[in-house]
Amino acid sequence: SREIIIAGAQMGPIARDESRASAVARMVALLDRAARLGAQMVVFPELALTTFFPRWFMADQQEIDIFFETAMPNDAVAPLFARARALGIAFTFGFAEKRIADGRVRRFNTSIMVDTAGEVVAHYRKIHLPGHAEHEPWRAFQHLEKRYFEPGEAFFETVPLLGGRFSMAICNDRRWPETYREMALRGAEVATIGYNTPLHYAQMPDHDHLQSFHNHLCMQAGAYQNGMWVVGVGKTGVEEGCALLGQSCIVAPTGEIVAMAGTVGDEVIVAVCDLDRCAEIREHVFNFARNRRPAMYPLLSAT
Ligand code: CDT
Repeated sequence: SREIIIAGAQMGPIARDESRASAVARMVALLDRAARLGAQMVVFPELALTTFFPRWFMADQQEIDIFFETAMPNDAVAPLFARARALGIAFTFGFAEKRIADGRVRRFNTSIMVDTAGEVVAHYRKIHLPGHAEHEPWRAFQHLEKRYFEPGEAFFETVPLLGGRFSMAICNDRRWPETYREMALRGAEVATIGYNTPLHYAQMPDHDHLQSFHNHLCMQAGAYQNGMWVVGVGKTGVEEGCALLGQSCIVAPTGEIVAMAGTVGDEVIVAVCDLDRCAEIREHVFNFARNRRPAMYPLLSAT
């Protein structure tokens, strides 16, 4: 078996005026707790350094840019990198990234994978950006990811780490079956997924009570149908008046939830993840090479 201990470091709300230093101090405390539990990899949420700012319409780019990082790592996250390096723990977290690429300023909803030596070994830029691009005052709160970010253009990279293969996704990506299938076809054994999911869905409020169900439904299905571990970690609790879903969890390749958060605050969950268990599914019921019929799904690649 190839057992590794993975932790999910769920975070409670981050206030709009909470400093990066404060958020990072909370992350270091979670990392220490995870280390005491034997974790070798710690998964933090989407946009872990700030409040979930797409809930507000802002016209002033300077005001928006307060929430973005222009370098990673930077001074603010240095304590997290230093502690993780000292402990020999790999980690991943999400942040708003502002970078120059193709000769222009570009902004992404990004996560990074950091190895046990404290080196950034991969970036993932969110592909499925939910929400809307224009101010919609009828909503109780905005979801302006389509305004503040560009969609990522790189595929779901698979990163060798801790003797396994990891791949990152971010929040809304977890609702799409293509995310897990693409990762699995690329050999990923663990999907790490940070999220910020409001309990209230403005366009379908009748579905509000289903948020928790849908969260687990898609991650459990993604894990099982692709024979991979899925680690879903939320920023949770009531953040600036907006209630966010908790129930961060670690899902085995069988689709079973093997660890789940029981609070909506800063909390560590851990599981011993045997990466060899991926084969239980991939060599049998979802043996892609043997049983999958790509020629019969032409629309999947054409549209
Ligand atoms: N952060 C993020 O992607 N949240 C979305 C909210 C629903 S779409 C308005 C999600 O899929 O959880």
